[in-house]
Amino acid sequence: MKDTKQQWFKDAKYGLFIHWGLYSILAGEYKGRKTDRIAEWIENDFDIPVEDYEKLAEQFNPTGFDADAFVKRAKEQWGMKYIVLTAKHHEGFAMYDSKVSDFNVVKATPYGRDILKELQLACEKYDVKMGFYYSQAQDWDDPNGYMHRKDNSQRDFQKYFDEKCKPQVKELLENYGDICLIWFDTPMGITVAQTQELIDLVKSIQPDCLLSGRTGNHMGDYMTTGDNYIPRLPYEGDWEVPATVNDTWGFNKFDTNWKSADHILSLLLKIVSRGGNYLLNVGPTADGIVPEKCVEVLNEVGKYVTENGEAIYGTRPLGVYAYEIPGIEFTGREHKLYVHVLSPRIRIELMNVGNRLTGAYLVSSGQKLEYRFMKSCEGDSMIEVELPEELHNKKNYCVCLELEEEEPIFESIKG
Ligand code: H79
Repeated sequence: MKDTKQQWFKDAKYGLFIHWGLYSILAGEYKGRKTDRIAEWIENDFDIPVEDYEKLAEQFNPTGFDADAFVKRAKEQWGMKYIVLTAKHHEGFAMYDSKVSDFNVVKATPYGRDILKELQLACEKYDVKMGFYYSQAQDWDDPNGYMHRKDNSQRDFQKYFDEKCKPQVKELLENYGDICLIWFDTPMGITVAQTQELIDLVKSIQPDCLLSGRTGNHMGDYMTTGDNYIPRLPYEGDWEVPATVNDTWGFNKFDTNWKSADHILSLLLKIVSRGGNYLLNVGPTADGIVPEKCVEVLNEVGKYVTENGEAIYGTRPLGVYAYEIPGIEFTGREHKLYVHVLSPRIRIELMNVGNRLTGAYLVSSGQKLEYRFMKSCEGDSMIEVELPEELHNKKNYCVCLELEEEEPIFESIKG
C-alpha cells in the first residue's frame, strides 16, 4: 500500500492534467494523414523526421493562452485542486525556459514566453497546487532517449539521463516554486539504481514533492492506474487515475468523442468512493484554447463538484454496498454517508444499510429531509428518504445521511 503521508493529496480528489506541446499544432494530422491514436504520439506513429518535427516550434504562438484565466477557471468553475502541465512529453520539447536544451518554448518559438512560469504564478495567486509531467525515459528528440517501437538500441540512456533528464528535472524543481508532484511516465528500461537517483534528486531539492506511480520499478509515492482505468473495488492507500474527456491527451481536431458531463461525474464519484484522485485531462489547441465542447462538459461537472464539495473533497473510501442502484453513487466520511442522485427519483430507498440515522439533508442547501426506517416484506432493513417535490424530476444533487455509527453498515444480501 502506498502512503504519501500528504493530506492535500488524500483530500484533493480532482485535478487538471494539461497536455500541451508541439503536437497540439498538428492536432492529429500530418501531411494530410490523420491519426486514430492519441495525438501526442503522432511524431512516433508517423515516423516524422526529427528535423521536420523540430520546425513546428517556429509556428508555436499561443496568443489565446491566458494562464491566469486558465487556473482561475480550473479552481473556481471546475473545482480542481491541482494542475499538472506537460513540462516535457515524449517529443522532447520543454514548455519552459530550459538552459539544458534549446528545444524549448522560450528559445525556439515566436511566443518566447515561459508557460510553466506563468502557470506557476497563477497557481500561487489562486492557491492551486502545481505539478508537472516529465517524460523521464522516452525522448524522441534525443538519440539517447528511449523510443517506442523504433530500434535505437545503440542509445546511451545513461548519457541522456545524466545530460538532459536529471538537469531538466533539477531546473524545474529549482525555478518554479513549490512543486506538488512530478508526473513521470513510461519508465521503459530505467533501472532501479537510476530510479533511485531520480527520487533522491527530487527529494533533495523538494522533500515534499510527490512522484507518480510511473517513476520506475514501482518506486513512486502513490499508485497510478493505467490511463483511463478505474479500479473496480475500493483500493487501499493513495492513488490516482489519469483520464481523458475524449480519446486523446494532446489536442486532436478530429476527436469529438466527448464523454457527457453525467458520464464524467459518475466516473469521478466512483473514483472518489473507492479512495482515489481523478486527474482529468484537457488538450488545449496550439492557440492555447480548451475546445469548447470540453469546456461545456467540465463546467457542468464543476457546477456539481463546487456545489457539493462537502461530499467529495476530503472524503474517505467506502466499503462495498451490496447493490448496484442505477443513478446512485455513494461517498462518505465519519458519521456521514453521501448519496449522489444522478437520475430523477421520488425518494431514496436503501436496502441493507444497517445504520441508525440522526438526520438527513440536501448537501447544496442544507435543507433537512424526512427519513424513515422500514423493513422490506422479506424482513430486510430499509431506509427511506423523502425528496422534496421540486427535486422529483431533477438529477445530479446530493443527500447526506447522518449516521449514528462512524461507518456505514453495508449488510450482505441474505439468501
Ligand atoms: O501522456 C499520456 C500518454 O501520451 C502517455 N500517458 C498519458 C498520461 C502514454 N505514453 N504511452 N502510453 C500512454 C501508452 C502507449 C501506447 C502505445 Fe501506441 C500503443 C504506444 C504504441 C502503441 C498509442 C497507440 C500510442 C501510439 C499508438
